[in-house]
Amino acid sequence: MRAFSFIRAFLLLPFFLLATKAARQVVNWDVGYVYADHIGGSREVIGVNGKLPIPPVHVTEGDTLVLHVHNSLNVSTSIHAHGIFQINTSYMDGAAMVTQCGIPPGKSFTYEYEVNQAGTFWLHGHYHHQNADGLRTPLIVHDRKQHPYKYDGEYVFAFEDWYKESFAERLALTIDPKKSFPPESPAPNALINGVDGNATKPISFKPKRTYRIRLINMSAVVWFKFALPGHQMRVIEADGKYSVPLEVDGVTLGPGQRFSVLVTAHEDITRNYQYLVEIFASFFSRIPGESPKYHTGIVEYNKDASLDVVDTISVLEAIPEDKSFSGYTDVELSALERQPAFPVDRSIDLVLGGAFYMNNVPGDIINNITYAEPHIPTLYSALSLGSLAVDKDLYGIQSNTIVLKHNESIELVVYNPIRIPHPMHLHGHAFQLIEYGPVDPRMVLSENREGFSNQTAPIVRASEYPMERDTVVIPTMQYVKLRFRADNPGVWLFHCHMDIHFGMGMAMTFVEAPDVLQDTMVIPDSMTQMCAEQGIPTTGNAAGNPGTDLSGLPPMPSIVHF
Ligand SMILES: *[C@@H]1O[C@H](CO)[C@@H](O)[C@H](O)[C@H]1NC(C)=O
Ligand SMILES: *[C@@H]1O[C@H](CO)[C@@H](O)[C@H](O)[C@H]1NC(C)=O
Ligand SMILES: *[C@@H]1O[C@H](CO)[C@@H](O)[C@H](O)[C@H]1NC(C)=O
Ligand SMILES: *[C@@H]1O[C@H](CO)[C@@H](O)[C@H](O)[C@H]1NC(C)=O
Ligand SMILES: *[C@@H]1O[C@H](CO)[C@@H](O)[C@H](O)[C@H]1NC(C)=O
Ligand SMILES: *[C@@H]1O[C@H](CO)[C@@H](O)[C@H](O)[C@H]1NC(C)=O
Ligand SMILES: *[C@@H]1O[C@H](CO)[C@@H](O)[C@H](O)[C@H]1NC(C)=O
Ligand SMILES: [Cu+2]
Repeated sequence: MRAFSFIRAFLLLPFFLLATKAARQVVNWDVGYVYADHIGGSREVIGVNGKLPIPPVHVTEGDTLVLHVHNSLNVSTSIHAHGIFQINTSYMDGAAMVTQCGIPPGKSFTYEYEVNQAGTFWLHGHYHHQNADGLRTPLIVHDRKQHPYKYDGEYVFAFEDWYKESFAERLALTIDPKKSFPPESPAPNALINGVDGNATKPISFKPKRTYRIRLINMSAVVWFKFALPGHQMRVIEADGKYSVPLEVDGVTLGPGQRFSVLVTAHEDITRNYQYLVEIFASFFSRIPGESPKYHTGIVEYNKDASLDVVDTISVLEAIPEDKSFSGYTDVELSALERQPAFPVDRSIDLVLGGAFYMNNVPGDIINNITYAEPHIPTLYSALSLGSLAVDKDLYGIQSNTIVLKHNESIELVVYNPIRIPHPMHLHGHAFQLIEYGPVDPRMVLSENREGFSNQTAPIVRASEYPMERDTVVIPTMQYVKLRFRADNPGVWLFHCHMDIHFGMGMAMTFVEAPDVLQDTMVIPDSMTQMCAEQGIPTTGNAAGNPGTDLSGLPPMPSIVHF
């Protein structure tokens, strides 16, 4: 790990020439176990080509990404491009048992798809949360067309959380019925571009140049704040969508989220500055020196200049957490693309929750259902069930499926009447952020009321041209209204991006326009082959049976609310 950190450190690219011709960008990944050594614990994690961090992948809008994956793990794997819409290629979305069978140990598979969006994305494992064990890296898609904002160089800050236990160990601790719930979790350490938070290299600024700083939250659990004291930051992108510039003192990112900010360097080169990073989560107890954690790095104008040292804690603590937990930064942003709020053809209420099931094991639910994988990838059911594909029950109760009609304009009203904010991520789409508001106190179950006064959160509505994102934090005791057009036939997961919650079942499936899929989509033989090698069926309902016979699927566990 140490040997490679300097390569990844900070990536300063020269001013990006706009490419003219779409290209095939070939990336070879041998996914395997590597040993990583960081403050807070050393352990075996998942890397690529014998290394961690994994080098970021750069492509240009319109390019075809060809990602050859060889699986050197002893379990299956799959790779999801977070935020990439996969128009007409839902089967390349990488969500195991949703759009594909996992790539078996010792085997290879090639992901190949056009990337028709520009912005800041990331690639990560989507088989049993391998994401949280290291299998994650930025995917930067440069503009092919004229860039709406001019800048001279760019830096990437990819934030990760680092634990001494593997994801499986942390999940087991969380759901252990013998332990109190929620468990006392130690706050993780932060990695920035794959190195310990305080070990980052200086970034260099040239006078009066403008830099784009891409911030990516690749963490499994925690939030990040970023500030550059002495400089004005303007947010111009969130989750791969450009915004009208918004001046901010700092930004807060929930898991899975991305922002780009523009910063213009001063003319004066007699001082250097600090950049500041805080890693925190509202649900960790505050322990001085332990949680939250603060990190600093240097913005270098001149290596001989003196450093303008600020009071790290007071600067970072002045950036309201509220801005992220209530998403006001998102809702204050106005999309650069002048698309007014979509009309609503169909409004769907989704209530996030926690429950106990099966011998007091805690789980997470959406509308009272805890997600469990079907016996065949849901996309393959949608393609093979003929006219029965509109019946949500045939995808299995625990895939928690909603079938959408082609081009329907959907509003999701996502309620979070529990004590933890949840970053919800939709595959295949970005959604407009329409409104935040308080949940009805009657929705809050008694155990969750403790420590909360009745909700006083204001109702906050989007600007005329709402910002679109693919990941939104649903603040605690609030709801968020989201809208999107079901114009991307495919099967798309909607799940909490805190990997522990996803692992506990906070996920559901949208089957979008199965009729169109059946007319247009052909699954590559190499994909059905992978299923066959593992004895996984590729036709039929969630149980792998033809028609309506669901025998063989386990019953939905009975749940008790808490
Ligand atoms: C798979 O490999 C990991 C990492 O080396 C090891 O901890 C685990 O025990 C192995 N599992 C099996 C089933 O071999
Ligand atoms: C997707 O497929 C449809 C019809 O099959 C086609 O009209 C459309 O141009 C395709 N879109 C992209 C982005 O490939
Ligand atoms: C990053 O995202 C995770 C969830 O995906 C969230 O729990 C975490 O708080 C976020 N971290 C930062 C620093 O925003
Ligand atoms: C990182 O540096 C900051 C500021 O110098 C310091 O307060 C903090 O304790 C350091 N963090 C770690 C984990 O060493
Ligand atoms: C979930 O279950 C509870 C308790 O049985 C019930 O009151 C509530 O209406 C259900 N919610 C949904 C969205 O079905
Ligand atoms: C959905 O919209 C697309 C593109 O505008 C159009 O080609 C298609 O016919 C529409 N389908 C339906 C069912 O409205
Ligand atoms: C909160 O609201 C509930 C339901 O409206 C009410 O029963 C309760 O007394 C209120 N609690 C406080 C502290 O105001
Ligand atoms: Cu969650």
